[in-house]
Amino acid sequence: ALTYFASSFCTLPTLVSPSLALVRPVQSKNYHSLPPKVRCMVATKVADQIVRRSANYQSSIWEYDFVQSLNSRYKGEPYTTQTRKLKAEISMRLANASKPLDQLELIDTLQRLGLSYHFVDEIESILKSLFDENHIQNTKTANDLYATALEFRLLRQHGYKVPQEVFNQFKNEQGSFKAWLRHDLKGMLYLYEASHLLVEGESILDDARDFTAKNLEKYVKKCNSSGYLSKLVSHALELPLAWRMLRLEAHWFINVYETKTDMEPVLLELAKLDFNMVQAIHQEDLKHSARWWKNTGLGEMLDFARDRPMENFLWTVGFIFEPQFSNCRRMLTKVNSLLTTIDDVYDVYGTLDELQLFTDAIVRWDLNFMDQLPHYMKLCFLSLYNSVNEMAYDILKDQGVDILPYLKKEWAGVCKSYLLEAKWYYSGYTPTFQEYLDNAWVSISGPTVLVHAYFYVSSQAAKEASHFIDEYLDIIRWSSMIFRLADDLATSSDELKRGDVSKSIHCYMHETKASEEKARDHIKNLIRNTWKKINDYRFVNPRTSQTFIGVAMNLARMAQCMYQYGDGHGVGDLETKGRVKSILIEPL
Ligand code: 0FV
Ligand code: MN
Ligand code: MN
Ligand code: MN
Ligand code: MN
Repeated sequence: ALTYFASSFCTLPTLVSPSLALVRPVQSKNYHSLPPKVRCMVATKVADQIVRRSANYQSSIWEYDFVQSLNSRYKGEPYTTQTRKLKAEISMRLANASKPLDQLELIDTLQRLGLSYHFVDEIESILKSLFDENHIQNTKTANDLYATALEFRLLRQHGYKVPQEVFNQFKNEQGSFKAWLRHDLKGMLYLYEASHLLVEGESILDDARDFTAKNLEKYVKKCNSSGYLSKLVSHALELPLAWRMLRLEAHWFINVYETKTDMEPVLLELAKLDFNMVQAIHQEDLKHSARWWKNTGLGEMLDFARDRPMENFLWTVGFIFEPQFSNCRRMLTKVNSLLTTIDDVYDVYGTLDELQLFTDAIVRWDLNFMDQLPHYMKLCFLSLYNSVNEMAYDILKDQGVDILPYLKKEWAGVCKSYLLEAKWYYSGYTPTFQEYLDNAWVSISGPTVLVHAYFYVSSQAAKEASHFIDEYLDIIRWSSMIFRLADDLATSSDELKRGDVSKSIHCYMHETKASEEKARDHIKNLIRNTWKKINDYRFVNPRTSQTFIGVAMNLARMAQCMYQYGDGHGVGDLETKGRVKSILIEPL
């Protein structure tokens, strides 16, 4: 059998640390630049006892019993019948809209309300025929920036690469955007959103972004209107649509759409109903995941590690929210929870000797290595081993494909990258910026998450192409890179204080002598440029698994969401608390 089950986790004794490993920090040329506190936080041996670092993470703010008590009423009848009725009516509207602009506006609204996944084929056929007849260039939409930008964005969102030159008509002889456009607030907003679908080298769109961002910011400062359009503008400036986590965005937009004077009640009704029905499914996934986590006992036994079942689940809703992917969300919550725990083992609790042993055990994927591990690591190793083997077994049973080699490889890869950071830390070494990044897109765990996700969202046929890692390597790398950079922007100050490897900002500062502010700007710019590569990937590979590419893009979006206002993953009662409530707890 592929799996090895421990008879019970619950009877294990409480955590002791029997290891006598001795680890001393090594002085180096830049050691003095770390805050003095760091020295005494390094795992070291004092009077036969290992003194370990602590991250002082608070315990979970979500009670287990509360989570299990969630029970949305939006299941089954009469909701399914009502949904069917509303969907039929909206399908008819999509088909009967008299002008392309009406169709495009309807598609845009459906997307923003989180409903477009119900109308995939209809939307695809409308956009395909607009693209095939070259509608955007053949129509004289001159002077209508809004219509041009809307069509441009929707086509690009769906993988059709309309040329950026369609915006040349809005530029003057000097090559800058015409001055009167500043007064076209709606056009500016739509151009701003459209400009984020650019690829490398598209300077018209780069300019468009700067031009619109600058003028929209002026507008927001000048007039504090609370109208529909103004709300959209402030929201867009915070984060563009293209970077936003889908469920949170749908929730936000449904509430704003309700205040729009000419809103369509049918759309609003379906949006709310559908949101609540999807939430009911997410609640079941959450309850299932929370039971699994409680059963592992890790949250209770490993005091140094983050105990974050709710946050770990929220990520998965960001990765893939559609109702039919419950199994994927449940599996990914396990992956996230194990990653979060093992990341803390490497970054906070383990000694270097222990980490070496643990890495060896994972790389060999061998139970025979377990007896060398300290008790707390046995818990981590065996729960990971059992969970991952079980995932592989599920796919073997359901689809006849043995994915264990791929899963093992990702866990070995992420643990090796964790170990390298630990070695850098204990030797006081600050890597070059490039050296750091080459390892850090792996150590953020994006590849691990995405490879597991791949097998749970892809069809049988796609799976048989065992070249998938080659095929998807670029998008996996880039979305993981955004995950890493967003995480560093939000978490590295605390990490440095408690004692951890230098992260991107500090490696950059160390190498270039730039100020922290400049370094942060550099990182933000890198995030921008990495999105361009992701956009390009979609145009070059228009018909590879769109579901998987969607998950990869959602990983980057979810990271930008989680770290938007600080460490939303580690610090439970930041914005994350309200977000959990609105997405997972309270119906609309
Ligand atoms: C981030 O924490 C974190 F918890 C990660 C990357 C593991 C969980 C992954 C998912 C929930 C998708 P932290 O800032 O400590 O990560 P680093 O890599 O900076 O140690
Ligand atoms: Mn704990
Ligand atoms: Mn780490
Ligand atoms: Mn960490
Ligand atoms: Mn971090």
